[in-house]
Amino acid sequence: STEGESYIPRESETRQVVSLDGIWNFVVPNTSNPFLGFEYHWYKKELKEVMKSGVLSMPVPSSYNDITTDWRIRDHVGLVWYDRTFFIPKYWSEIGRIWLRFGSVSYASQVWVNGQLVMSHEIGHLPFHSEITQYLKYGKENRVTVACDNTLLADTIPQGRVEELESGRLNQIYSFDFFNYAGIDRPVKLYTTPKTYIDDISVLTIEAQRNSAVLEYNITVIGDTNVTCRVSLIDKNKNVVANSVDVETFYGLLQVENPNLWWPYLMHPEPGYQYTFQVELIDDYGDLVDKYNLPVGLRVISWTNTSLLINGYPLYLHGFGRHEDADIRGKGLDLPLVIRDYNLIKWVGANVYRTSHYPYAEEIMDIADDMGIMIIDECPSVNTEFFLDSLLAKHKVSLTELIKRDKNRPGVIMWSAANEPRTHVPQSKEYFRKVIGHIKNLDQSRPTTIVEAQNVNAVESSRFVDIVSFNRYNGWYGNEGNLDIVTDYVIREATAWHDKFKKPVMMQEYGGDTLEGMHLMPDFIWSEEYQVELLSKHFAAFDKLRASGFFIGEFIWNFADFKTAQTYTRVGGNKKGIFTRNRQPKAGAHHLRKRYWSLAKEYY
Ligand code: GCB
Repeated sequence: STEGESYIPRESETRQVVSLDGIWNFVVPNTSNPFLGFEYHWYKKELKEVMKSGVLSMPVPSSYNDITTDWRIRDHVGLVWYDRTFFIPKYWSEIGRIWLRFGSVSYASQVWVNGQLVMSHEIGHLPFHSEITQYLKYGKENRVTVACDNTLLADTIPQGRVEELESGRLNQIYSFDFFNYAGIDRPVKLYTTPKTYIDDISVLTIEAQRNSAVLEYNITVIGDTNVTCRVSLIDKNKNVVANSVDVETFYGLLQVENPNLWWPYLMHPEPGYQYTFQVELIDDYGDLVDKYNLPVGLRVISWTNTSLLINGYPLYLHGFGRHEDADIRGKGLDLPLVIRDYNLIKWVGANVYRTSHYPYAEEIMDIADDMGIMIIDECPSVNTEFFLDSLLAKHKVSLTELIKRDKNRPGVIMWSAANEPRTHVPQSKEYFRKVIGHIKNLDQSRPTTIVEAQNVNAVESSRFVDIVSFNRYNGWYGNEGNLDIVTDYVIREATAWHDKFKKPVMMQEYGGDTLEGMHLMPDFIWSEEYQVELLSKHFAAFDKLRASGFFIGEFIWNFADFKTAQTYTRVGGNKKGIFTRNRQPKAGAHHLRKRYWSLAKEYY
């Protein structure tokens, strides 16, 4: 269920937020009967009461895979169980509604409160929540239990398949390379709202000029809608720059004179400027019923057949593909790592990244909005091989949930519908016509893309998008060791994409694996010298392409080294990072930094 208030819970005069992060109990069921937990109703008691032994301590948020020393837990396929207890104060029975929210559980989950099923959710990297007011015991101890299943099949987003090995163990197979981390990997929160509450807010900048901006808003109120809605736009000096009072419709326009527009990092002395959009519900007695403060940036994205613009100015995107990935915690949200990453992004002079290959944590997105880092927001569809109707339905759900979550974010400048789907397959054309149509039904204010990797001649799906993206590993998966061909190949291919689809073109991935500290001269594959040289050959191509007018962005793969499934092509993971997994620079990072800062100089 994804009913109800759609934002990251925020405290206000009328709302309280309590974290359930910390150490939870964790059980991996015996493989002889994976469904034991359901048969024996493990959610009706504490796991520690149910099990005589085998209850482990598991941090939340974190992927569970790399926490223990047991490879069977790392490579486990199927269900695992979590639980913990918490107290609810007695006075909470009077305050309205209590909600439980998970930032994400990968991949699918069911959640019980005090033994009662309160919600289930499928697809990782997306939030879900439910009202649990009637399931709680007030002034007493309560229990939350989560069953989490990481199995990927032909109709999951992303796709995978499971085989049974001769030993009887289940083995998960998937064609994307990043490790299929699982568990409660983002924060868990309890929060309160009044009985009558602000359920949803949509804001859209419809005009962003130097001396005037117009913000359109639409607010959904649940409960007693016989309230007055007061909206105010407040600047960083706490001045109200626009306001309005609405009864019944909760819809309107705010006009701001001489606005501080939202500009990307390096494009403006004060990038990422956000106002506070304050919504207050007031009852007949003039009392405050509910209040929510949403950060908003005033900016308009537009595009043509050759360009992408922000507030009317053409953009050149220089950034990365990334992963949520780190030692031990896997994809678990880790705030020190998040801030370290943004410090590196600033240092290297990037203005954008793609959330390859799934939506990133809201805490990560918030900082991008605030710093002026632009985001290409990708849904969790990667390497789709079979274009089934059942898959299409879930692909649409993943986009609905993503757009609902991120629709108000100024940093999100584009929706990516998929990474490297097998779009040479004829059924992919109709499939992506529907996927892109679905995005356009939900949001027309941002362009769409599909990150393609098939031969341009075979691809039809990019007819439906606004911006064409392609990945290509010249000098790595093709022509390894032959760096002298790279520049021409990149120019030729980017031009072919533009000639075929008549849209702006970006290179979304290029790069080569590089073992930190390995030096070989003259440059030789896997060495730091090779990565630097491979980058240089691409830079030469990008400069020529920019001059031809349709090429709008370069994204190196990858920001940092990351963990993969076990294959002989990976030495301890994918090493295409310009930073190590521990977030230290390779020679390529210093090299990239010179280029990105020189590109940024063009704006001043
Ligand atoms: C790709 C994928 C990316 C991989 C990369 C690689 O094309 O989009 O997820 O990590 O290649 O390094 O193999």
